[in-house]
Amino acid sequence: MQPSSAVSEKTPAPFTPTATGKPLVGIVMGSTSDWPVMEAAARLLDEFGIATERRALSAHRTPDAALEWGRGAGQRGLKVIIAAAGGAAHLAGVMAAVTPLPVLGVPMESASLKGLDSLLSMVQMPGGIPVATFSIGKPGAINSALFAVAILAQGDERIRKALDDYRAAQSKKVLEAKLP
Ligand code: RP5
Repeated sequence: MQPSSAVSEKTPAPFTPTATGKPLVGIVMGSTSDWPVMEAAARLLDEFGIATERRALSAHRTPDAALEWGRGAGQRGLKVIIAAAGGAAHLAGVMAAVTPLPVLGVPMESASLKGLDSLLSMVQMPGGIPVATFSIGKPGAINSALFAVAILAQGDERIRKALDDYRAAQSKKVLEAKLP
């Protein structure tokens, strides 16, 4: 059995948002089972001081509630929607159908087809209703958050500076890394 300290090192503290103010980004996902991946997006946006709305809503299991949430997103003050779903992943497209806000889609890795099903379901939108589709799983979650930051940075100097700092720190970390 592992010592408890080793276990706690691997188990991150529960996500407790610290960003204040009105949520600017909505993170919606098809199932609570998507949260362990999408938590990365929520944590990153929180680090940028950007408050988020986080909901599990399904295009298939809760269609009316999903549509209502998407339709009201702009009025609630959201500027960007990140939508994650797996398998027959229609949630991002459904969001894009009912709001003019930018919708960033994150395909979730699925058990049977490893997320290729999610990716193809999400990326093949008909002309006229765009979904900006990211890579499968955690890299997509992270990049969707950074893309949302980049969108918000266009009208906010504080966010623009924070994004510049983030990228500079990322580059520094790579350049300073020592290999064995
Ligand atoms: C999708 O089905 C969800 O987004 C999730 O990725 C997948 C599996 O959902 P659960 O069966 O785990 O709830 O709608």
